[in-house]
Amino acid sequence: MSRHPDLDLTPEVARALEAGQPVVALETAIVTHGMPRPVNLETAQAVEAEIRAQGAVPATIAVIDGRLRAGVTAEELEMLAAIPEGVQKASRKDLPAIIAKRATAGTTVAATMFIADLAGIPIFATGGIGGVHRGAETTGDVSADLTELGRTPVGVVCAGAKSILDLPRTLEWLETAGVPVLGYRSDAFPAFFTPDSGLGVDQRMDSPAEIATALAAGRRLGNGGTLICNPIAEADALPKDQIDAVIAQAVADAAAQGIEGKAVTPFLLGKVLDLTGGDSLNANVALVRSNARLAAEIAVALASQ
Ligand code: PSU
Ligand code: MN
Repeated sequence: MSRHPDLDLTPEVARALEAGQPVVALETAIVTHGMPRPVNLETAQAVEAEIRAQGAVPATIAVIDGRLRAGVTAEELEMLAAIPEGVQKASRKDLPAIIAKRATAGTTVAATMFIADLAGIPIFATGGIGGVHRGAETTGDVSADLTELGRTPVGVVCAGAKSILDLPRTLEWLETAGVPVLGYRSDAFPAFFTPDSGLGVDQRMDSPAEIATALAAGRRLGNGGTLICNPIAEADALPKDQIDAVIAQAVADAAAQGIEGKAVTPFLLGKVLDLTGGDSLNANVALVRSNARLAAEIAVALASQ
């Protein structure tokens, strides 16, 4: 079934949307360019299971053989997680060429929001968003995730952003773009591996129902996206000093090696992983699962409004 000539929904996602049941979109750049094998597949499967356990339907978003997809089969998820040669990282700007070449890609937050909205899915769970990179005053490197948040009415549940980015400038950009930044049971903007970046959110919200009400209000007002920040649990967080040092090293290595464009974020994510080993990966998996649970709770609240 399809609502758009370039989009295919799995039968399960199509049925759920038609019936007004809760659906949560998921990105796949984290599978193809964010996590190593085999943890990428295990995590993608666990995240789908978390969403089902809350009574919602997962819609994993990707581009497969040039078709935009909301929902993938178990076999397609395995194929993406095997990261076959030629699988691309698709942001919004990449979609027309990927369609033309009938290529396969994992979708970033920007591309996933865009496809989720085409499919009619108002809520999406990820790990961390892209943002304004450190040094952007000279490189101009600002993720299209931020422009997409400014224009597309989808709620994005995340654990904030890694401090591979310039977090104060990222928040400034979101403010300029008119994106509400909500904190789930917290006043702090989280920094992915740690629950508090030292920066604040716009509003604290203490229940999924309150967040759902705000998302519905944003839609009535014709707003774009909403960022819902779910801080990592203290038990899963990493020591701040350790992660600060690792990130400084990763950013220095990227500059020294002249890494540019869409390769920057995957390079930094890979470096952070190499330098922290299993600890950062465990934290990453835990927070993605937690974000999926919260997104499903919000989807359930939205569907009952
Ligand atoms: N940050 C993370 N983990 C990720 C990403 C960002 O901590 O997996 C991925 C997401 O898919 C995000 C993309 O949308 O990287 C941003 O890439 P860029 O900076 O090239 O826009
Ligand atoms: Mn970039």
